[in-house]
Amino acid sequence: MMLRFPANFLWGAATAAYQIEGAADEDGRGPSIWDAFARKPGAVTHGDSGAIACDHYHRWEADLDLMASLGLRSYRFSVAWPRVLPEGRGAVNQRGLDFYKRLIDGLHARGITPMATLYHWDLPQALEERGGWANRDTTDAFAEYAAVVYEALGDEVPFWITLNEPWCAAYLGYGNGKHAPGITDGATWLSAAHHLLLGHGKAVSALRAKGCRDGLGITLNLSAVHPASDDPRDVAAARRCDGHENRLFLDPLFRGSYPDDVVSRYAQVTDWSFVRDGDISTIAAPLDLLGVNYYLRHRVADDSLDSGHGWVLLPPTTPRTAVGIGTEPSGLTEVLVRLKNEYTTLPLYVTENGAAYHDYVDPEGGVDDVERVSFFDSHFRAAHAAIAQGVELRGYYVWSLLDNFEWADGYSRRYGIVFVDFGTQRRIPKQSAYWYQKVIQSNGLTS
Ligand code: IFM
Repeated sequence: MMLRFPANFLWGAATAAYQIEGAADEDGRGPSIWDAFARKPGAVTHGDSGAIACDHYHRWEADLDLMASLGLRSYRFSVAWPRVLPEGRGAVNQRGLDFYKRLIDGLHARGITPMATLYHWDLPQALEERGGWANRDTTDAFAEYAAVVYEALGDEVPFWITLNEPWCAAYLGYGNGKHAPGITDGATWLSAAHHLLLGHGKAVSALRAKGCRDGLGITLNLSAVHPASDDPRDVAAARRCDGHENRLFLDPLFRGSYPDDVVSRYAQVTDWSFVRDGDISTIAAPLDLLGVNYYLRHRVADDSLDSGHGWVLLPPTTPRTAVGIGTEPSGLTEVLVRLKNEYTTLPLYVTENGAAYHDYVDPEGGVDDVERVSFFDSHFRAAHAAIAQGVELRGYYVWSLLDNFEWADGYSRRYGIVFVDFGTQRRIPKQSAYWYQKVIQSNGLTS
């Protein structure tokens, strides 16, 4: 008995430029906010950086062979803005574009469909020095960059994602400062969030003007959010958390306004004057697909200690990954069904889902990541349950193809289905990679 996925379901794996490419100073690449942030003492575990990472910039052909050997139907990668426009705006670095051209040609040669993300957090440092995403000018810079990339590569890439996880770029980057550029400010992150969305909207219109008729979308990290109890204080706290993580992005994109409760909640810190006439209609420009990155199902309680955040996330009750997150596949079904019922009937793609575990090479030379196999098995089933409820889910990209630079956690967290020995750059497919290969071959799971 097989649990089958729809015909032509896009089984893939995802990565991001700064997390795997390395070659930070090569072929004219300019510095990004992550190069600068990684140099700040204490910002990244062990002082790690993406300067070498998986050395994918030099090993891309072998990595593509690996993808082909696993039978991947699609590969989601991101384009590094500072490789293409080292100063963020202005002079185009052809060598940067050529790298992605080679990569995309290599994917096609192996029958793997490319999905390109334009922004996965590596803002050119030159733009950060002018205020980064807190500066409205960055929205125009992003649209210019998007147009340059699409002009060069658009014909060969059927799927374009403008932004990856704008909540992370805004809140972790400009709110709690755990990510680059490391700013901690209760109001700045809201203007960054708005400018990210506005940049997305302007990029959509730039790509449409260049002839992009299909396959264009944005990727949001969306969480399932539950009150810890029926107590109205917990219910209200869960709604605040949902507003902060999910609705702040979904509502302007799909309902044409910021949610009233979110606007009034943050009125204490901002007058929202960065939202100008016409912005919301730019943000709400029609899309062809929505990407969903799913990692979290929260249980939310009222913040009785009044720590200032407005809610408390209770510890998981399910088996935890190496980063302490609970394993909550049902949350994926919830998120996907909620999107269909409350926001959009656009085709959906799980553009990321995965887990870090304490993987190691055993004496036989293999990496027996049984936890990850079980993690993906349960999440694929959860995705299938959403499809059974009428969700038009068209693809699923595991995070990640390779162990890589996990941002502030450096190389201490392994998310790959392929183990990377960073010292030698040897790749060792984990058990989960071989298991995934069979899922792809059979387009389903044994029920
Ligand atoms: O590694 C990240 C990725 O860059 C964005 N989504 C979550 C992943 C795991 O933390």
